[in-house]
Amino acid sequence: MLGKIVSYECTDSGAVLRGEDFYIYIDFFDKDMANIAVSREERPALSQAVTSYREEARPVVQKDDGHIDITAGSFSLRVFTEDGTMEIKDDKGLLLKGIEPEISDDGKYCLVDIREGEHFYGLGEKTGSLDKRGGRYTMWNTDLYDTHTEGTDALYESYPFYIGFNRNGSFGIYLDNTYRTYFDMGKSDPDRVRFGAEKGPLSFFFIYGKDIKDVVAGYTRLAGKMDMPPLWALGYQQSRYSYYPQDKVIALAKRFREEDIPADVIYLDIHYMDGFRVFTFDRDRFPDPRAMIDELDKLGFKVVTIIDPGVKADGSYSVFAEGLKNHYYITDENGLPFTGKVWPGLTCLPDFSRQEVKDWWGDKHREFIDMGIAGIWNDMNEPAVMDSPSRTAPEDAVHHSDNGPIRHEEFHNVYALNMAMATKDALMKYRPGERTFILTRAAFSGIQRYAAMWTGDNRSYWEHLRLSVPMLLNVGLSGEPFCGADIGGFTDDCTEELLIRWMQLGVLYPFCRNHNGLESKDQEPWAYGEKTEGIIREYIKLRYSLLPYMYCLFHEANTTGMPVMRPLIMEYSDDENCAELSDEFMLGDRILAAPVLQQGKRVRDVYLPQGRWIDWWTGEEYEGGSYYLADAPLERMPLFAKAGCIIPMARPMNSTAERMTVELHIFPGEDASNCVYYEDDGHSLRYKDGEYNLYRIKTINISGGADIDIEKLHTGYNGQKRYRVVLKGQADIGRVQVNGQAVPHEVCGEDAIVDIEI
Ligand code: MIG
Repeated sequence: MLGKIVSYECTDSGAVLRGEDFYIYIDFFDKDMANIAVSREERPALSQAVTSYREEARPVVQKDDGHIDITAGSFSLRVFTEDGTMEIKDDKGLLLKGIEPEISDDGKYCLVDIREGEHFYGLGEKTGSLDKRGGRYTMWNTDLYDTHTEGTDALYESYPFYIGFNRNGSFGIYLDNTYRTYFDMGKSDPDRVRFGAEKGPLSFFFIYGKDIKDVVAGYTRLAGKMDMPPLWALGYQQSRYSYYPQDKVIALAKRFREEDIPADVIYLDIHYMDGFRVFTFDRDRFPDPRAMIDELDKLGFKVVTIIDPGVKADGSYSVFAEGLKNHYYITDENGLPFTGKVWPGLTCLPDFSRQEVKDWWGDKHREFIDMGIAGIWNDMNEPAVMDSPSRTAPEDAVHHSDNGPIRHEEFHNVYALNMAMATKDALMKYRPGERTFILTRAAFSGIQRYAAMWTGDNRSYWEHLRLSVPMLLNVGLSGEPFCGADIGGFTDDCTEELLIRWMQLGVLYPFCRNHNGLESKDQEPWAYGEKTEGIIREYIKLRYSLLPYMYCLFHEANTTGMPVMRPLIMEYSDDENCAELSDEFMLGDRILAAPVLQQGKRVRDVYLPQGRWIDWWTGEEYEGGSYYLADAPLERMPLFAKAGCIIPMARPMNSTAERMTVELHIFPGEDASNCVYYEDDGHSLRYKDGEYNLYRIKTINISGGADIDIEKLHTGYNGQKRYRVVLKGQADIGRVQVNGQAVPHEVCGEDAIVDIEI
């Protein structure tokens, strides 16, 4: 227990409660969200995960016998003056009781009563299943050298944010502390969550939400949303540790075209560098990188290069020498540069806690950007150090931050976040007006504003195929929609069947990249002969045909913070059967995927939530609210479209460098089909100035006919004018009307087709 509250003071956005030897700072950021900070001193500062977002909430503060109530609209926070414990009410009554903050010698933490039938989601990149109840999780960015299993805790990224969900309502808690923090989700005490840290502030946000979507919307108002990605970054990407020399990279690109496999990006891993020195090219392996990039560009490929933070400690290497001269590196307690072993041998680590260092680092990208390198891949940015017992910089290493010196233990979790900030600034500066693409391994909450993430060194194991689903779902719920796992697995050897199943799933990852380890067997799409290649080709083509839909989902992520890949419970919050499903997911709100995650399986049990569902491959209809056994021969991943939906799809293309031609596919249903369609130029920042189109498309099926209504919510982009509309399975339709006008239709197989102009 904290102790007695002795007095309080109202502020514009909340109140400051004074206890005998502590303060509780309560600050509403909007009517759904309050920061609660408990401290013996002044109010702790907010971390970089928190944006400048704020909306006037003007909470009302009322003191009554034994408690103080602070109400801003959607919820009311009650603090008991006897002991400083709290509870929260919404308009339905008590939502959450037993919120008990504590600051004592053994750390700072908060206990939160677990509600009946509660499920926990979020917590970012964690192993295990979707629902985090019963586990204990540590937030400490970690390059796990050995492999991870179900029991592994800390991985590369830290998102100290979770969602509590049950039938009575949802909420989110974001702990704004960059030190090592923990979340005990009812493991030590089945009745309570305990989150906290040994060090750093006990400052958390309570985010109210009617449902999970509402909580994610609130959280991403606070921690920010991703910008629109360049369209090419949604294409298929090929990587390996490492593709070189130059000729082989070109040959790889040509092979994709010869094999008729769409692809957009090739990655250059560390062997492109001269002795692993960042910002250099090995000129024997890559005699003319610019010419290579130009040639790849003609083939419709972009190049992304890896950039690690460790700068080789080599006096004759100019980047190192500059950094040394200007004191740009993390130091030890005595102010001497900290050195640690990474790929290049002994290295120093840039101190991204200082703007001057970030600017310097950013500028180092200039030559690469000028050369035409399209995106930057940040690895080893936990930061990983091989010869240190903690496998990172020591906790007492010093960052000379803009606010004075701080210990590494405070900056560790935001090291990669700041590196991504520096990189994004550089990309914006040297390629003005263009969207950026950064891929990162380590991260902290808020990373979505700067980078896409991938889940680091998985292995070519069926377990890792399986665990990628709940892991990515929870990353998405933690505010980072642009996420993926290495398709095929990084270390160890993939097998034919595993590659097929992983490609089938992977083409639906928001970030879709096949990446492979140094000594692992090849796993490019053609690695296992024609039959397998044929299956993989079909699925990569599926990805490309879904790009317009995905792009709309990214627009949603950009405007509302919603993840692209979603757990079923997010869309069907009344359906308890969905609450713990870790092996199915939704792509947006309209497509349900049930990937095959086990070797040798040729059927797959699928739960379909309420409503009607249309088998993607056969067109057969299913009634939801039941389990089915779906056929899943090797060449098929069970996939369903929601009956009564519109999915914008693209005609076949080799890469996004070709013009995307969009068709509207309508899957009929009893209710009206709705879709909000978004389009823009796919590469520039002009969408921020209104250069985009947003259409609401609605279809109603009435006895033997279909009425399509198109409402222009926003027009500002000179985009596609003619659209083919495919009325799936409706060959026998009588008539079609668009905005009240009859239009002629044709029959094409099972479908009816009309061409319309928008
Ligand atoms: O493991 O740069 O996770 O994707 O290929 C060595 C080489 C360091 C780790 C990354 C992996 C990358 C590899 N890197």
